This record gives sequence, structure tokens and C-alpha cells, in this order.
Amino acid sequence: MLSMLRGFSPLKQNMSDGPAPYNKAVQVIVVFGRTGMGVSSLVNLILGREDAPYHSDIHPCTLEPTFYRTEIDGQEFEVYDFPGFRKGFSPAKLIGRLHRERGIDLVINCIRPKDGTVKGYYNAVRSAIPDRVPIVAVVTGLERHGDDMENWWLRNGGDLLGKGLKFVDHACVTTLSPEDVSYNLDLYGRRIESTRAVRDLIIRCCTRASFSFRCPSFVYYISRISCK
Ligand SMILES: Nc1nc2c(ncn2[C@@H]2O[C@H](COP(=O)(O)OP(=O)(O)OP(=O)(O)O)[C@@H](O)[C@H]2O)c(=O)[nH]1
Ligand SMILES: [Mg+2]
Repeated sequence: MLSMLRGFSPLKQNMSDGPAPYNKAVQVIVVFGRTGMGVSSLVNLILGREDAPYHSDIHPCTLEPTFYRTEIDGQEFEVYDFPGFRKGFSPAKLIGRLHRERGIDLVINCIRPKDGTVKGYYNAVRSAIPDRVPIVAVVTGLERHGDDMENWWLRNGGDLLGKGLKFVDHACVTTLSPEDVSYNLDLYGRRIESTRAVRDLIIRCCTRASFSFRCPSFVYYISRISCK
């Protein structure tokens, strides 16, 4: 853990070209969750390419924060794939440090129905960054969830909010890989739908995107109060 903190610098990631210099035209997104719940798969869904390593091994795959660049609707983003919470390890301090050094615009908590949702993990990240940085939920693993994946939130979203996990917005998706969905038209369609849902969520909720030209500020305001 200590060596990880020492080695971590948002300016020294394993990308061929480093992060953009402090330039708030580039927005910073953090994706976190419990280890093995599909954090890297969600990063890949956002990117639209399989750049973040992922696997089904029981051992953690992502061992250090790594960022990837992408563009959504003409806006530039750096998407950070964080190592997952696990016994004896929390990425919360690293997320706090990234915020101090670079400024985070949006945090995505990747959760899975049942065991993927842990209030302690949410709280650790919430207390590592200022309240003004929005945290949203992306619920994954819903490829077999009835006709409409969004129905999961209608049934369960209230419980999460009632437990104190204050997500300002959400999306219900599958993050199965392109290979996993290639043999099934329904799954393939759900992946396309999922990509759109998560990208729309980002555009709605990224702080500056919603307050500037992308989204009327009252929509952001409404989405915040409707989830309290
Ligand atoms: N059924 C299902 N499996 C998924 C979904 N998303 C990811 N997976 C699988 O979950 C496993 C773990 O995915 P990762 O993206 O590596 O998870 P992670 O949270 O980044 O894991 P670590 O980096 O090891 O902490 C892989 O086998 C994925 O294919 C999903 O929406 N549905
Ligand atoms: Mg990972």
C-alpha cells in the first residue's frame, strides 16, 4: 500500500503520452468498486475499446490506477481505472490524492446487485473528496435482468439511497465484453444500449459539462434533488 502511494503520480501513468497538463477542458472521471465487480470492464465500455486489462481470475487484475483518454460528444475525458477495494486495501486515499493533484469531475461507483454494493466503500471515497464532486452509480451485470435493465433501479435504487449511498444519478447496464456478447443478438444490443446509457450519464453529470453548454443547469439540479 505504501509503495503504491509513493509510486503513484497522475503524471506518471503507463500511457505513451501523459495526462494533459492542468487543463480543465479535459475532465477527470474516476471509476471504483469492489475488486472483481467489473471496474475495468466498465472503463472499457466508456472508452469503446478494450484498453483496460480485465479477467475472471480470483486475483485482483488492476493493481495501480491507470488512466485512458477518450472523447464523448466532443468533450475530452481522462478515465481512471482504480484498483478495487479488497480485504486490507482501500483505494480511497489514492482517489483523494488524485483530486488534490488533478481535480476530479465525476466519480463512478461500479456496483453489482447483491455483493457488489458496500456502503463502507462508498463512504471511504465520499469522505476522501469534497461534497461538490458528484458520485453516480453504474449497476452492472444486468444482461439477464428482464426486458429493461433500468427496472433494476426502480426496484432497488430506493434501498441504496435509504442506506445513505447518495448517488446523484445512475445507469443500469451490462459490461460484458464485445467477445462475450458476439454470439447473442440480444446481449449485443444490450451492450450498445449500455454504452449509450453510461456515456449519457457522464455528459449529464460531469460538473462542468452540466453547468456549461451541454446540459441546462436546472436538469443537473433536478437530478440532484430527486435522488436525495
Ligand atoms: N456477467 C457479467 N460479467 C461481467 C460484467 N462486467 C464484467 N464482467 C466480468 O467480471 C470479471 C471481472 O471483470 P473486471 O473488469 O476485471 O473487474 P475489476 O473490478 O476491474 O477487477 P479487478 O481489477 O481484479 O479488481 C470479468 O470476467 C468480466 O468479464 C457484466 O456486466 N456481466
Ligand atoms: Mg480492474
